[in-house]
Amino acid sequence: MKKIATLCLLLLALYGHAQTNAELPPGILTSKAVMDRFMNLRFGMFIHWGPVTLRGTEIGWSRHREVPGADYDTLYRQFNPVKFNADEWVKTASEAGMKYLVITAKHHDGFCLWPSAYTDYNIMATPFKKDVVGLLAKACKKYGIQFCIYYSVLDWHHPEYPTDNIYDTTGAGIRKNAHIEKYVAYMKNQLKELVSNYDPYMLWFDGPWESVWTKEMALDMYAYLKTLKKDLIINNRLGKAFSGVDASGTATFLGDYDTPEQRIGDLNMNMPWETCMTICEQWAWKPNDKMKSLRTCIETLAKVAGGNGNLLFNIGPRPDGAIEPEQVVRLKEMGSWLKQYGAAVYNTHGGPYEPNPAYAATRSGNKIYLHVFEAAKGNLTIPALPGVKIKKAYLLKGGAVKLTVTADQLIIPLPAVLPDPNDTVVVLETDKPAISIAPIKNDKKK
Ligand code: H79
Repeated sequence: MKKIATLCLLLLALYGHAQTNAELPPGILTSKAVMDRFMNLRFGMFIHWGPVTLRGTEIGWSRHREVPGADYDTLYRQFNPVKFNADEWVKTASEAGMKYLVITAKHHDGFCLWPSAYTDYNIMATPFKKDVVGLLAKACKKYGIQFCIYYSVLDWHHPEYPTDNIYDTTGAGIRKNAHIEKYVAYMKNQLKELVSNYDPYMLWFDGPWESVWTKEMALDMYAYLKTLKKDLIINNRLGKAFSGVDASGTATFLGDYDTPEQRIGDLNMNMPWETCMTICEQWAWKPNDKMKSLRTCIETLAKVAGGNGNLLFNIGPRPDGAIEPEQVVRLKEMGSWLKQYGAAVYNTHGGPYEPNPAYAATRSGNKIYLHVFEAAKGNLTIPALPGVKIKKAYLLKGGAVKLTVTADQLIIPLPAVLPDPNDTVVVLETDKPAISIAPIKNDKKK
């Protein structure tokens, strides 16, 4: 299923015409300084949530598939998540060591988690009647977490959006009398409402691939959003070809950063990127969803940082508003690891070594942090750093490491049982800024 989803995204990314930031009016693209600050955050919380949790199926995609449309579209009438507590959610993110948070204000199913003036299909029409987006924005401010909003370009529920049902092959899934221009006006109204009311740090778009949404609309929308807030960060899923880099590693999409989904991005020192990945298997809550082990969670974070990316880690809270307790525990465990090893994650760059099954590397100042996952026979053997002298080697947690340097290898002896079973961090102090070292390719898969 994961492979199918990745393939789908790849095909969707290739669909439509390529477009790049070069087509934007001069001076409006988000600055490198703003993006550098975003990339220093490294770890964020993604939250997929809405009335569909009452059925436990996937948000958006299950409409007209596992859940008949008439049922899906009326679930909001019973949506009453009495255990929702914005402070608890954001505290959980903070305790996990997460520095930003993205909420699905509107997913493909069109339901709005805030009291929008432009549709009644919103949280005020539920028995709950509380502004989920607003309460989260407020709690994020309290905890010093950057607040961000997910907004789907496509909207299979809106009467002016031309697609209702992607699974129907008879033509009945198309709204023949819909007007995309009216829908685009609705989007602009809602996005202005969201930006003015909640002051998001970043907007996470999704679903730009249907042919009714054109590259001209995407360009116009990017420019419009930047008039609302100059430094607003916008991901690359507003434009048509929403992924890719050219041979020099430069972005071939419209937007501020790339968004590999459910996979760890490749090492890239030129283009900002963020992996979005689920802590379980489904984006939205499902009963007994299978959760990743702590080892996988930490290794994923280290490999993402090692590739110079951010990790946007997704949870799907329950229909009653609580986060599954076992997920809260897992997130806290990640936070405890980060309390010890945060220096090797936040405010670092990835590289110079490409992440691989045995280790990943991050760097800052005159330090390279090796994140070790396996040390065969008590040794980690890695390619030498050409032209670099290693002045000191030690475990980040404490304890010297007796490094052997050969012409082409660094041999790092480690205890038979690694001091940290999830990720043991070894620090190499270099005689020059670590960022000056060119990336070292690794033929093994991540
Ligand atoms: O919000 C999450 C997903 O709902 C959304 N992006 C993340 C962040 C997403 N949009 N598109 N995709 C994911 C690609 C999805 C492809 C598939 Fe399928 C969904 C493969 C299997 C289910 C579409 C529906 C193709 C076959 C069935």
